[in-house]
Amino acid sequence: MTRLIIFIKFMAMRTKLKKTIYLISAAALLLAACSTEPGDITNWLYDPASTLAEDVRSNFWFTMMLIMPFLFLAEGLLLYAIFKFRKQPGRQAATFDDNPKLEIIWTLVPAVVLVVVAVSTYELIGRINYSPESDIQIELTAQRFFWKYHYPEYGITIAEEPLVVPANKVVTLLGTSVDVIHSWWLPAFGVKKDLIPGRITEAWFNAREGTYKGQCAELCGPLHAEMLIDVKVVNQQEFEQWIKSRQRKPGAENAPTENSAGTESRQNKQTDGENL
Ligand SMILES: [Cu+2]
Repeated sequence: MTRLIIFIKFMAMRTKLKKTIYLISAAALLLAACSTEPGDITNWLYDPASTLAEDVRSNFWFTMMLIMPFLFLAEGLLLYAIFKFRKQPGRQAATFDDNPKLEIIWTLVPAVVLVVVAVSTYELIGRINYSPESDIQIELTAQRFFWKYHYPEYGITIAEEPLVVPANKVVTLLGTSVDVIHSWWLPAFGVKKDLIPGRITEAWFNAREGTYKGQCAELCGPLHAEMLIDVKVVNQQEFEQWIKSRQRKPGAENAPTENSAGTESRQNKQTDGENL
């Protein structure tokens, strides 16, 4: 009997707990939705920050505009048929089995639309993959679990700190990895590029001023979720000042170190960076 009471009490507590958990989750979701601001990872669709991201967004809406009428038409016809032709006492079923004209139309029209979507998307993929003439080149090296940026023109190397680039300039990233595959993902720029050991991949963007966030998008190990990306896009003057301040620092070439293993791997990486 006591066991039963304990069980009932436990169940009652659980129901209460469930309710509380639901409430807390709902509040957290609401808060998360409210706290989205420019520069957040989730905002690529409504607030693109680079010309490329704008193109990606336009292509998305262009595709939506072409395909949504088919969704509404098909679902509308389905609902119409369900109610109009539903089984009723005494109703005779229709006996026709095909309509070639209609079938040709509903095959050809979507096919043409698919070709249009494919052409516009392939064209966009081409623009994503091949950068226009770049104003500044940055060598990007990924390593578990941080990013290293090398500015060959200025002889500056930084790691575990925000990437600083000038606004409205074509920035080309030449990226590689020293261990496993990582992916440099910055939604606001429309950039998501895999960094592969032994290979150099290229990405580019032309962004407006602001602070942006991204993160590694390829599961790369236990601290993958902490492989965050920060990018500061500043005006030309601020950028030059930043370059000067960096060049003055004697230790600028050396990335921060936490332990000897890190230092060693970073030294290897340094050589790798030089080979880019
Ligand atoms: Cu990673």
